[in-house]
Amino acid sequence: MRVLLVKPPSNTHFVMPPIGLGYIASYLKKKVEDIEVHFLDCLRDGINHQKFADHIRELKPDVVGITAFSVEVDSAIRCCQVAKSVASKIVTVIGGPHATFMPEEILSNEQVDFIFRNEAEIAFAEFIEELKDSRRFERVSNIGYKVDGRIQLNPVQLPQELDDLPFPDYEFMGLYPKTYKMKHYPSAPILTSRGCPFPCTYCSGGKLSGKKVRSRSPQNIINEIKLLKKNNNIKEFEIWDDNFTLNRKRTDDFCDFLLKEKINLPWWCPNGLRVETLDEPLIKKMKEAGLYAIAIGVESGSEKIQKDMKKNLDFEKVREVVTLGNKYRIRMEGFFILGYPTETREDILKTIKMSKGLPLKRASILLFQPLIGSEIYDTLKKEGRLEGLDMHNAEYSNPTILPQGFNDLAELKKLHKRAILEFYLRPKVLPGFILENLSRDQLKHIWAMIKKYLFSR
Ligand code: B12
Ligand code: SF4
Repeated sequence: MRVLLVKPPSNTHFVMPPIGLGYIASYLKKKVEDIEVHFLDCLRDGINHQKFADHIRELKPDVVGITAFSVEVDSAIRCCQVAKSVASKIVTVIGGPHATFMPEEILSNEQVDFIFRNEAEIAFAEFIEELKDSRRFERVSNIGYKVDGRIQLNPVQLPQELDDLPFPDYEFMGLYPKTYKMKHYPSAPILTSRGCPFPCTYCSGGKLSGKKVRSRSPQNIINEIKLLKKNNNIKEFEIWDDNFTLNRKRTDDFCDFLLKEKINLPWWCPNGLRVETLDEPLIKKMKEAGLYAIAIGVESGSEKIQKDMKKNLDFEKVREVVTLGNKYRIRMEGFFILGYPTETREDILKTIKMSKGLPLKRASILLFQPLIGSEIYDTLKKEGRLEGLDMHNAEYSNPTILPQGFNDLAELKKLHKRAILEFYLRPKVLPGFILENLSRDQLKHIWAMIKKYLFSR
């Protein structure tokens, strides 16, 4: 059985390892006999749908499995069409966030045979066994398929013992370019836990990875880092968890292990930590263990919007954590959202003011998008505010929802550009940002972002 796993073509600037496919590949190789697993990252390698057809002709896979965020799903469906047009017997599968949230919508395309919801290492391996053998798909968890024109969605099971999963297969995925904000290269992402219990209305993470947090043991994580050091010569690692510091003791133990095992690698948390989970002893310990940068999710400088987002941050705590980060020479970044549906111009001005008022070195200031799978998406849909909008291609650089206090989206876009320029064009921020991002790949990444966020109409 020959399986091809695919990251589809798209125009995103995020060229990073599709870690979910890395996990699926290593699990398949470990558990399924007589299997050949191949990988194609169309985004990284500049493969469009036409070239994708050539790869299919050459490789002749039995199964094509494609990962898709909502912004990639149209492209993923097109990949299925291409595969079927080369050989109609190829089995097409889509997994990832969009398949989790919109399984019926994807399966209504006749070129898509199966979808998988949520984390599917175990389920996909079971599926391949069934394909080889009795094709009793009712025995496979997380799967969705068509039976006599009806859509069947099997119950979801998430892997509970993360230490039992083999590490993502980097030999298979290969090298990825240096992205902006990354200090050392090569770097690799690490997932130390999955799941998030918080209810933030704009986020769909909890629906994908579950509300209950499942964690790997510190020893298991250290083993992966050691292997990446040995085999891939990594010079740093980055933690991609939804909520890395949620369990204080676990984070503390992990840092102890890094120190005890003399890992000696710089690392960072680019994904947005919650300030309530951080305090001085922990920040100090993380710094001693090699941490050089943290991103924190602030989102809004307005208390009312904090409530509406169900984020409810204490602004004093935000300031305390950013100040502590500076004290320990950790590069602090804040995430901010502009244009939440209940927001007024005054709320946005508060956020802009806060972004500049905190001693942050970086800010990701994004326009609000109702992400498919999030609570606010469902609310807006119920209110009929998404009608006629193309939510598949919703981009953080282009607003789709008019906040309550605005007359037109152009006004919001203007405020967004202003927020980015006012944050970055400051002597405290700009020189450090430039000096840190001088490699060719980083400049390419930054140029793609400038075009998207500052020059798009
Ligand atoms: C780390 C992360 C990133 C990283 C890396 C993503 C990557 N390449 O894997 C970066 C920073 C690049 C990123 C970028 C974006 N992200 Co992001 N990201 C995450 C985060 C926090 C964790 C993802 C993760 O590693 N999960 C763990 C692994 C094991 O799971 P996984 O990758 O989903 O794969 C599993 C399953 O989905 C499934 N699966 C996946 N693919 C396939 C394929 C097949 C064939 C099968 C059978 C199964 C399968 O099995 C895998 C193994 O268990 C999630 C939140 C979350 N809890 O998932 C948001 C999340 C997925 N991201 C989100 C978004 C919106 C984005 C962006 C679109 C944002 C933007 N600015 O444009 C971009 C898209 C970039 C792109 N087109 O590649 C949304 C997705 C919403 C949606 N409806 O699509 C999420 C849910 C967060 C949120 N805000 O709600 N992201
Ligand atoms: S934004 Fe962060 S804390 Fe909030 S639900 Fe999403 S992952 Fe959890």
